[in-house]
Amino acid sequence: MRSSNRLRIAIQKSGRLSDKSLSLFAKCGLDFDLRKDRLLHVGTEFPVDIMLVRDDDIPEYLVDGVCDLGIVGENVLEEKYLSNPKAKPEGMEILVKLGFGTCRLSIAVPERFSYDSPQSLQNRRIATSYPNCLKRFLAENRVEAQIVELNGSVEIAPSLQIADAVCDLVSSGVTLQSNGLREVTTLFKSEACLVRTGKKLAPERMLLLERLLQRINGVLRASRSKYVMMNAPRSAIDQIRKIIPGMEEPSVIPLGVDGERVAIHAVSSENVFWETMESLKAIGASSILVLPIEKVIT
Ligand code: PRT
Ligand code: ZN
Repeated sequence: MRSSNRLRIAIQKSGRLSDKSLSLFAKCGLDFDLRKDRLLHVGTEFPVDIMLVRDDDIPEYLVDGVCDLGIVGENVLEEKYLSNPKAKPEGMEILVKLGFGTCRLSIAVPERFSYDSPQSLQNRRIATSYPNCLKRFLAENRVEAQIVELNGSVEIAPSLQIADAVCDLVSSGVTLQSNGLREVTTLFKSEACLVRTGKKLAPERMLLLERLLQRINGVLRASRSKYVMMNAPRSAIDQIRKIIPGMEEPSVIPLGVDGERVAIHAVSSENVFWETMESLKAIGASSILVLPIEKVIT
């Protein structure tokens, strides 16, 4: 029996989501006694333990309640529950999208393939590791095509002449490009997300989950936000408000005796680019500083 005073989260053992998941937890103040060849790793700073597993197994662990939470790409959930929507238990849901592991599931064709619309795929062979997602896309577009199911290296299928097109995950697009393929349409976008089990959580675990979510949301909000400081003419405050994206109510501190110039400190909920800083300078702001924010609780 596991203790109801601890939460258990499954994350990918080794792959694209592993380091980012651990780094998110580190920013949330969680640390683990990571031991080689162990499945379960005990949290040392916060009563949360992690299981390091293959990403494809995470939905199953959530269904069985072996873990309370999991970090997995939306693409994995889409593919799994499209094959059997009934397998997705009530209450199992995405709690928060984490902003990493971003990719898209796309159709790509060789350069010479003339593609106008999904109908161009009629009677063609399409290689994929996402047969359910592809099946749905073809049905939605009333296209009949042959699905060639592969577990990996989907991008080489056209050059091996076992497929005419591919349906695969893309992030930078380099893999497609280096295989002479061109992305023609996107089925959906995906990112890593924190998913909860559909099983009922004991009240102690619910409290831990709420604390963890507050920390995760704080880290995510902080990573998107910037702290902006500048000196500017008092008369420019309204213009500055319009220029800085997502600026919250600024603190305005008079400078000197006449208060003509003021120091402005504000949190912007979005990134502040060079162009924005140049616009601020153009209306008389000086000493403009944009600082990262580490943690936020509102
Ligand atoms: O061993 P395990 O089963 O745990 O790992 P895995 O090999 O199944 O997964 P992994 O580590 O490759 O990916 C884990 C998750 O990362 C995926 O489920 C997605 O949610 C996410 N992700 C983000 C990606 C990509 N970007 C991605 N580019 N997963 C795979 N790719 C592959 C893609 O299939 C293609 O082969 O990378 C290639 C394309 O990359 P670009 O950058 O050249 O476009
Ligand atoms: Zn996998």
